Amino acid sequence: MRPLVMGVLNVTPDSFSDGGSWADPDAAVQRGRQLLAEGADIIDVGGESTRPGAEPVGIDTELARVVPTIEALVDDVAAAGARLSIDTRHAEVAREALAAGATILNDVSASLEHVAGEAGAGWVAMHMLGEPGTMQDDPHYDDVVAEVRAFLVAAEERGRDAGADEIWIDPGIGFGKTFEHNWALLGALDQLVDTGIPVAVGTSRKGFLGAVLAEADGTDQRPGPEDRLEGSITTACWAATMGAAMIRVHDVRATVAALGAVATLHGSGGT
Ligand code: PMM
Repeated sequence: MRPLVMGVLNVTPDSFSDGGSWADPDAAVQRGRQLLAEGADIIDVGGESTRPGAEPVGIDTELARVVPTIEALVDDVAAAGARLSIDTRHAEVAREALAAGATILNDVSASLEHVAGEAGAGWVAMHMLGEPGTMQDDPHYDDVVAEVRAFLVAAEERGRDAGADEIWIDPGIGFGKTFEHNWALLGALDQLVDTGIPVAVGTSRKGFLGAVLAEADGTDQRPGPEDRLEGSITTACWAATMGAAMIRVHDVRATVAALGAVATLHGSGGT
């Protein structure tokens, strides 16, 4: 079986990866339908960019972006047998989005377990060092894999105590991590899988892929976010092979196809 594919729907003017493309609610709904048609299992709606250096947008703005989008997509998502998640750091936004029809709280702050527990929603607890505004200012770990793992194991326990019974843990690639930290975490993803807690991972279009792709093609020109497909797909397939349960991506069609091939390989007795 392939991992679940979570398709990114950023209703924001300033996300690093697709900023502005779906900021208008009508465009966002069309994009959501497209992600469903391409095979997304989950549509992840976000109304606040968490790119490095991003400024907080304010709760009202975030609510005005995500709630109408979720309401407009609920029926299509149900018809497709898929689910909606809300990508937020704010309890009020999470509550309203879950009331509007989202059933998963994608929590990049790993601090909203009570909201997920009270709503009976799934909870994705992601690791981040610091805040989006400053997280890339020289992040430091003594042992990035051990520290992120310990943080996520503790988060899962908090989630259970808060009544959440569907929990994923996510190493938070790019969130308070250097290039080396990101690759170390991806390389050791099996150590997160070994916890027995379902692992979610998001590498799609992120900056650490740009550097590797530039080296690979010998130009030393870093491709922009929308030209990092090869790295996004390769790392999604790697994560699937390591045992990840959910992959968060922008390019749903290509990822679903690639993960299908990986699942076929695993089923063929090759591993
Ligand atoms: N990355 C982004 C946003 N939300 N949520 C989870 N669980 N994991 C991630 O890696 C993650 C996330 C980065 O921003 P983008 O929406 O512009 O890709």
